[in-house]
Amino acid sequence: MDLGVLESLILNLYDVQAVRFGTFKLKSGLDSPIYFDLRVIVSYPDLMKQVSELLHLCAEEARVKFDCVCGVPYTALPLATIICSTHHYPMLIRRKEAKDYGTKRLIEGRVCAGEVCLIVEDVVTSGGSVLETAQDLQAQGLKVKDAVVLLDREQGGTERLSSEEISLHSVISVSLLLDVLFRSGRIDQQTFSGVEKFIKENQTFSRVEVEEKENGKEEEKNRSREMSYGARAALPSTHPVAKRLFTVMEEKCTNLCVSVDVTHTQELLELAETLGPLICVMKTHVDILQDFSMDAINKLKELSNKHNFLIFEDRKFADIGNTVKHQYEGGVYRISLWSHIINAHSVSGPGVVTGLKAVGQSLGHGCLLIAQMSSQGALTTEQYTHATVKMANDHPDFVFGFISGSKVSSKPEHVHMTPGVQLQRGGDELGQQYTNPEQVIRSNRSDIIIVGRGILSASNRRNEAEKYRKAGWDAYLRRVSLI
Ligand code: S5P
Repeated sequence: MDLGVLESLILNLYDVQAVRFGTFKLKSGLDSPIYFDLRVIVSYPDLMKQVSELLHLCAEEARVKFDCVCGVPYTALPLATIICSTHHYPMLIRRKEAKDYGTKRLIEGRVCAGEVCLIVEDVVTSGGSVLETAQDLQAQGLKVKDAVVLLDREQGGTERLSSEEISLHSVISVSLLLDVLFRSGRIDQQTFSGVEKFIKENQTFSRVEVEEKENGKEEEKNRSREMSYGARAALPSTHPVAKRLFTVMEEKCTNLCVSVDVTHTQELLELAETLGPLICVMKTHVDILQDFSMDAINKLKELSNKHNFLIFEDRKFADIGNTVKHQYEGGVYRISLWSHIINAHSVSGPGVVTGLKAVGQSLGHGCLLIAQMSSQGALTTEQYTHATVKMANDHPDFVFGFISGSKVSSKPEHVHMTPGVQLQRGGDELGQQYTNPEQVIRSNRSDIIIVGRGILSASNRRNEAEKYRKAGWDAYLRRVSLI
């Protein structure tokens, strides 16, 4: 990059007070002798254009290959916009906070998983903001390999990002900036040395710390990713229902749960008989049966023993503890008498779990919490999902997993079951959204596919169920041998 151009840029930045010297309190509480406020450049269109051009040039000179661009909010957003509109790149916008309604997207714009996204930033100190943006993009399936920054404060950002496999390319470094300002008489020797000393003494990156963290992360990754269902069954902290479930899955080579959303008990029992050998769980909605009877339920229990599958009444309890206790134990359906697995929404708070546990724990049953939903516009935001995982962690003696689109807990003892599964992607006219078994098991790292109409609407349900069983199981085998 032409040094003359960089020198004039530095002087321009100084003139508009994007860089200032004095004593500035940083967020960390430290007093810094230098301060950058690149936000001011939005008031100088020519400078904005120059900065954007240099950022783009910086990426070009480093031969960075990318398909789209995302600016770190907020200062780099207009810079990314100019780069994209001048050089015809699609842009993505990262929200600072996920909306708590509607689409709950963190990334706005057309996301094409697998594409490479270049991150644009104004100033990098530790690299933390770039990393956060990269993680949000990666969570959507994008690849992030490079970031361009106008000014690198040289306090460890490059090293930190490189430890996460992101290369940082900077237009100017703080050393060059100091050098140019000193040579041009804008700052004196004392200021120069004071800032230099501050930068040296305030490095944010410690390789040892990162290596320790990485080792920890790696261990955690290996622990939960590579483990087979059988090995997870054997963990001492695995809940008895999860133990039984993992064991059944291993023995029968199936991670298929069929959702028998039918309205007559005869059909339900026929399905239990024909599909029983192919499934690990049969999921019911007994309140849609027109002829519910405890007699039919007893036959279902017999079939569950005969074919070795678990029964899961998808009641989705969601009330206060006292009410769900009654709903689980009593009423017409007396769910606690026959369903090995139940599920609950976490929306009403931990009381729902305590209430259900008071009935189900002594009977040896277990509960899944609904952490995410498959339906379009679901209100299960990221924060909601996190809070749900925390609730599960607080009740390991009853909650053994989640209903979710993907793996939401890093604990290998937790079971993840995913509905909204069909071999073909798509949805129904009432907001259901489908993902295929490969995506659910291999990419989203869930454990069990829940399939309803994908099987029930086929002319030969047994053959179709076998297709799903094979697709789910093959995806699992690929997943465990992958790493
Ligand atoms: O988020 C969810 C949670 C559940 S449990 N989305 C869902 O679709 N379900 C249930 O899974 C739903 O109640 C239905 O019983 C089944 C999906 O059925 P399908 O016919 O769309 O496969």
